[in-house]
Amino acid sequence: MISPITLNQPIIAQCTPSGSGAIALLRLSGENALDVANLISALPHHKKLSAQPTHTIHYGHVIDADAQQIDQVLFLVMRAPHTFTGEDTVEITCHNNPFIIQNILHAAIAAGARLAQEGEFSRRAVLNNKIDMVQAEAINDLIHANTQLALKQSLSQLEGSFTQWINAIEKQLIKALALSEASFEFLDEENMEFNLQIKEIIEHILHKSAALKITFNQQQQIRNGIRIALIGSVNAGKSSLFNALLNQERAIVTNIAGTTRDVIEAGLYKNGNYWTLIDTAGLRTTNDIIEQMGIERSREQAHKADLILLVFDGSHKLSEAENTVYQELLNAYGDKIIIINNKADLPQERNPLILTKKTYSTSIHNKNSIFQVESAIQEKITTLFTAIGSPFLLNQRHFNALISLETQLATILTMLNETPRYELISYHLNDTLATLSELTGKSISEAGMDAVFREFCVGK
Ligand SMILES: Nc1nc2c(ncn2[C@@H]2O[C@H](COP(=O)(O)OP(=O)(O)OP(=O)(O)O)[C@@H](O)[C@H]2O)c(=O)[nH]1
Ligand SMILES: [Mg+2]
Repeated sequence: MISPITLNQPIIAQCTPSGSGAIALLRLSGENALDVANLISALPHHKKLSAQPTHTIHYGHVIDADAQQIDQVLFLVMRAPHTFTGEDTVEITCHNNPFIIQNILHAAIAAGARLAQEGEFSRRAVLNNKIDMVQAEAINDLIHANTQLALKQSLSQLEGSFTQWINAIEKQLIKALALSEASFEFLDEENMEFNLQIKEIIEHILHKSAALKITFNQQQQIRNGIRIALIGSVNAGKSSLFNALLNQERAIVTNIAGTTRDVIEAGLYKNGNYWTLIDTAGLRTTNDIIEQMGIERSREQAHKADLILLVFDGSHKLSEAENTVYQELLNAYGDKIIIINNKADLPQERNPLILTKKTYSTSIHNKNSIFQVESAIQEKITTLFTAIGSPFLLNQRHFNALISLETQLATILTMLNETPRYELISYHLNDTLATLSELTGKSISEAGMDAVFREFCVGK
């Protein structure tokens, strides 16, 4: 936790990642940021940064306490309130050298600033009502988004779409509260049926919350990348296809059935999405204990995957046992399966079960067939994820808050019986409103804030 004494002290941090690159950006923010900036800057014609208009850029040098030049830089002066943090801010663009950056930080600290903690710029932005908690979290998501879709959704979050959702629910809860309070003014005989109206509102909110919660798991997947498992009989060519999609010889390929014994994962970027490919042990009945364990893992992977490439060898007649396994997989995971008829370069056997479904014919020796599998995967990803229907990302904190919201509302529903005690209902409705404000951070506790911002990087 940040001590109250240092709460308003100007803070400084490097915002760009450390490492290679020509220039780096340091941000200095706080009530007295311009005083600190004056002490560490030397501008042509003895100009002072504090005397410059807001949102202007100035060429100059950063200097240390002995007026020694540290680096030639650009200073961007931005005055409150029109800054990210809502405080006076000076951004310094310097050369990206770790010694230069260290020296600038030291000079700023000597002049009265301190190093920013994780997420402290965003935290100040929240405290100064520049953004709400949900938007602050969206900034973090934006930085860490692994896929194009996740990026789009955190951007929309930044524009406040989840906040709007919460605000709409809040309005309805306030209406329910108003109805509950109004009931005190009426006599029992007037029978205004306040309980029925409140019940309707609460059921509506529960419905909306449930719909939103369903999207959570799928959203987590988008965020972490899409898991694509290659599943099928031994020798079908799973590892060959895995290598072809990766464009590298990652998994061992031989003509010995049961070559792959354990799960192998490898990631790649494709069309703005992060794919995690998972090669698995071929499914067959075996007495080999290691192979059995591998097959058990294949089944787990099939379950966990967002997409399954169900691979079979088209040049070989599927046995009774193989047919049963493929049918089981199709029954359990039909929606996320793409069927691959591999070894299409060899003379083909008739496999009636599979032939009734849409299959993609591939051959490891034919690059074009691999491209077709890639576009089939892409198409499937699009249909799976556009079905999510939520324009914004939820994180674990939002999800937990939705659960407490639902629990609280369910309790209120049980109170809306024949003889409702409206003073109790009002009390619980107020509690529920408090849960909602926790979400946007309007009433979030200091500890709650700490927990959220600890996840951030220092420059944000
Ligand atoms: N003709 C032909 N042979 C293929 C094709 N794909 C794979 N093979 C061969 O089939 C054999 C088995 O391939 P793998 O990729 O190891 O098969 P797998 O499904 O990973 O097998 P397990 O790991 O044992 O489950 C190898 O000899 C490959 O060269 C293909 O499209 N055409
Ligand atoms: Mg294999």
